[in-house]
Amino acid sequence: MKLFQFRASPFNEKVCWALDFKRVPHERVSLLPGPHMMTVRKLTGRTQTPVLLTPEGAIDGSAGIIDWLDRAFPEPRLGYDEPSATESAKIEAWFDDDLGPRIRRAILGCALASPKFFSALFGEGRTPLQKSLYALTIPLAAPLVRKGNGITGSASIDDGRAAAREGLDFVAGRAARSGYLLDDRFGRADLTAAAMLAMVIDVADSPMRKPQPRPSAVTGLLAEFADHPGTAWVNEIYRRHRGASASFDGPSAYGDQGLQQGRAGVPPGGWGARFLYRECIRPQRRFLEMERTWQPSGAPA
Ligand SMILES: N[C@@H](CCC(=O)N[C@@H](CS)C(=O)NCC(=O)O)C(=O)O
Repeated sequence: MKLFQFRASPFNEKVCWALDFKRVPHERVSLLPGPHMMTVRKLTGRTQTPVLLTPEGAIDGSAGIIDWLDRAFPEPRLGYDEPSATESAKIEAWFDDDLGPRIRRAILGCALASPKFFSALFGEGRTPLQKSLYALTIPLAAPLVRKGNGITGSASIDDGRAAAREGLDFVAGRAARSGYLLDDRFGRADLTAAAMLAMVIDVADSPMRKPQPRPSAVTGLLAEFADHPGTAWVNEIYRRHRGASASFDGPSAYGDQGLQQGRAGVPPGGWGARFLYRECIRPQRRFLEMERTWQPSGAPA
């Protein structure tokens, strides 16, 4: 499978987190905002990332991709049983459709003012020359990026800050008892909220860490939320459950190794080992085989 991603994006981070959490072997292709359009349009007819190429076709939209991953790779599970499933869908939709895009205006607005920072953010993993060339295009692309993301001026940036505070207040209150948003365990509601809120938090050793040096507007934005109890929750969820300190291009490092680690996590012997093999390892192996023999239609080679 192949993931077409932006290096710095909460929606891409959601999907990368789900893939890493489930240790699903795949390959990542990082795209730069702007030039991404041609590649992505060929895959889905739209331009938004993330896009996951699966044996059943290309899927975009982080929620749809996680639905698919939870069906194809059921363990470890990210979804919930009812009534939490309905509650989780509401929380995810709120973060994906309302808070996330509003918070994004705040961080993107600050980042766009510094082409070098914007290029470092999205060009992570590229050579210094590639980043410098990309930085040169930012002043030209900035009006389009602002328009596409609804950044209309300082009021929209202030609204992004307010959205971040709303989200942080919500997670701090809701997770105060058990540390999790639903069912006293880590699931997709926690993953979604943490990935979205990480836009305004410098989560150490995580793919959402911001590059250095940072423009003062970005430093100021991060500082504004640093002491919020919701920020402590995001940091703790990342520390406990993210399990990856950076994104990457190319094949995931957990091919067969991931399967072996899955096996090592099984309680010794008995039904547990058999269940994990039947429900997780064998389907993953079948999937790898399907993936090996599958040819995407209309996808780039
Ligand atoms: N609701 C979508 C939102 C995806 C989205 O907004 N992606 C942004 C990056 S954060 C993007 O690809 N923007 C460029 C474009 O739409 O052309 C999801 O959950 O994946």
